[in-house]
Amino acid sequence: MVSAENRIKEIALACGASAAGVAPAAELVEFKRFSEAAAAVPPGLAYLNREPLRRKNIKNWFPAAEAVLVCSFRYWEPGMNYAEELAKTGGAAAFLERTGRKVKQPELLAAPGAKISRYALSRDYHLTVKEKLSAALEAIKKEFPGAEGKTFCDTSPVLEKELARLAGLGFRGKNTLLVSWESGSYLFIGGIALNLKLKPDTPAADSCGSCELCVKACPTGALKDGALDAGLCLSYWTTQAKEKIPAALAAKASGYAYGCDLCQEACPWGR
Ligand code: B12
Repeated sequence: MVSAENRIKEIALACGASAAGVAPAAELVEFKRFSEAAAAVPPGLAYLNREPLRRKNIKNWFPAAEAVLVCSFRYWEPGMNYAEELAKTGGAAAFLERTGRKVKQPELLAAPGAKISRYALSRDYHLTVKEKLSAALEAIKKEFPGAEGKTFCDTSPVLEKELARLAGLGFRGKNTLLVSWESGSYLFIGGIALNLKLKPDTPAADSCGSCELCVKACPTGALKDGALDAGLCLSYWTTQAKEKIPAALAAKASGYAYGCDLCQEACPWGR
């Protein structure tokens, strides 16, 4: 007989997740380091300091939570060709507008050869991931009488990278992202806080070793000691900041005009 946790992971995979795992619904030890790092974020990310108790413990966000189903959704495969995928959009600026993305630095996008990050080359992932998670939650409710849950992807006060690590979906790379052995870091994270008692998976061990390729690849020096200085991150300036990007950072944008993949392109686990 399949255990409840394995059956629930099967449902998540059937609904479109690339991988699924279970994390405990409990206070996060990592929250202390998170709150220290979050206190230093630039103005466009000040919201990260809101609702600290919910970020600290998912039970403060969904009180019935007994376990968290965490899923990853791959959005880039090693064989894919960036130039071809970009060409399919029919033009970066028009595509971003069509898919509801707000361009923060139009002058970068107007430059010849402007690039957009791989995650933005398809429909808004908040919509696609939420649709898959909602379908999974409905299927779980049908199979497990009394089951209740609450889905999250990106916008909820949930520390997704840490929950994904605890669910065994990968390790935290020096680029701060969740890196899976199978697909590297080109994946979205989403999940469902559930009122079901499920056995948690084993957290993944760090696999960066002495590799520092992502740190070296970042043209603005935003990565240091396992943390990101978002005020230097091109992704921050091109997707979140309300102000104009400082000229010194714009000069290092390496063509990226919406998001930035340089620290992921460098990661050997993504190849
Ligand atoms: C805010 C945010 C951003 C910000 C800040 C990024 C960041 N590093 O946190 C900006 C806008 C810059 C950003 C960029 C990107 N993002 Co973003 N982002 C988020 C969001 C909404 C919150 C993350 C957060 O809480 N950050 C705040 C910081 C303080 O948290 P932290 O990284 O966990 O902080 C840790 C480190 O600082 C470390 N630390 C601190 N001090 C020290 C000291 C030592 C010694 C060590 C070892 C560590 C350490 O510990 C802290 C706690 O774990 C999440 C979704 C979510 N709800 O979780 C998506 C999310 C993290 N982003 C995502 C993506 C895809 C990206 C981009 C790749 C998009 C792109 N291509 O442009 C880039 C990647 C940039 C990067 N290298 O991180 C995905 C990541 C998937 C994955 N594989 O991990 C997420 C999970 C969204 C999703 N649902 O899929 N993002």
